[in-house]
Amino acid sequence: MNMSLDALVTDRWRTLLQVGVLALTVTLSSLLLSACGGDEPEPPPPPVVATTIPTPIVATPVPEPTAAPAPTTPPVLSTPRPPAEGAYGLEEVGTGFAKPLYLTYAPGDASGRLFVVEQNGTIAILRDGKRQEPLFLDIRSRVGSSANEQGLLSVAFDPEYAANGTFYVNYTDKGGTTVVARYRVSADNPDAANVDSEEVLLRVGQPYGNHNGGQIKFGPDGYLYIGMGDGGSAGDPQNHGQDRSTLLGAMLRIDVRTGGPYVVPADNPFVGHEGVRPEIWNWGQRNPWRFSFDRVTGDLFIADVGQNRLEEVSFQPADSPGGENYGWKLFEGSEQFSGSREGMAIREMTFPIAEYGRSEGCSVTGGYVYRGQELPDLAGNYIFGDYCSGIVWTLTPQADGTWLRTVLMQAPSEITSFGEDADGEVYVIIRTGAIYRITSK
Ligand SMILES: [Ca+2]
Repeated sequence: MNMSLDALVTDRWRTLLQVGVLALTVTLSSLLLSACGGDEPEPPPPPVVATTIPTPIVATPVPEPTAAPAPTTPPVLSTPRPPAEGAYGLEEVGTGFAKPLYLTYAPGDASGRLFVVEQNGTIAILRDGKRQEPLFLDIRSRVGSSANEQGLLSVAFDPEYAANGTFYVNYTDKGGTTVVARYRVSADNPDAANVDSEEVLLRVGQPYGNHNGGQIKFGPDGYLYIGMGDGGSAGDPQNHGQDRSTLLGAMLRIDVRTGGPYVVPADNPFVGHEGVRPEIWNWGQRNPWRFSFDRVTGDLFIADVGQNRLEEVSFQPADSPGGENYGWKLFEGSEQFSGSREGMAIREMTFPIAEYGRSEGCSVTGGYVYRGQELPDLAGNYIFGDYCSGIVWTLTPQADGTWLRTVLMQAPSEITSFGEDADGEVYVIIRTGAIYRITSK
């Protein structure tokens, strides 16, 4: 009797202890994650979100030209060197932005305007050190931003914006669905978009509020690249990263400039593969919040936010045919995370060129390879940072193919994004509303 009572008491204590530990773990996780702005606890998933994706049009393959292409002279590039310690700082170029998430310029625009994306659904012009009003675009009536990672997430101006006045946005709507849409500038006012000109090109249902990706950018090939997160929650419960039948957990490459709502380029890596979405350019992504192309070489740098341990920067060379598997959720960075590889060899994964753990930050923010004129000693260095710690680093390519990571500076607060102007100067965007340009001291 005593034995069983002891056992009962022990069991009760064990249960209470387990509940206590669980509660403590949940509380600590919530605190950590809310502090990190990362995977805050999610509300239960909404009722099944209809994913209305138009049937993709796949371009007809163009026969290879028979004549040899004209020889091109590669640019002469000096060997990048890591930055000297303490040599760089930040110059404030604007304040008062409302939760700014991104900054870019319009190609062919000689006005010197910068366009700042604000999370709740607006794009403000930064000119002469001021946030200009009225706003360039205000689509707050369409954008849902109730969760930390939702909102108007980026803008990409058409490479021929000066001639056609079109640009593209990526936002989550009121139901949490990712929307990629085209807009046009007003016919009579270059500082105002035509808010009624929206043409939706793509909708992707999001099962949870976080990990919406959000970056869109034109590649050197004129195609639009889209970063899609794994759909959210934590640990990718539906395994979207390794599932190529969904657009989640991948980077997409589509042609938005020749027809349809969009056309899938015939040379996308999975065109014709059964059960695989042909829009996918690479996969195994968790939340590629920011990516960019080196404007000289065309190389692609992808910063993928980690789960519990490792933040990573991945690399895709300009001559890649696409199709890389960047690992999630089989791997978080270079460490095995979850699930069976089902015969997939490690050599079929592409591992990061750089990663760091929780002692240095908790949510990587991708930046740019510096190609500006004002800081020639930084040329060829990839600049990126961490949202939580505000540390900014460079990655410098080494002769042996590895990348050297060096601290460039400490930003004053949370880095939501980096930005680049027409001249290749690089900006740091701070969540509290300030924009800084990277300068030498
Ligand atoms: Ca990865």
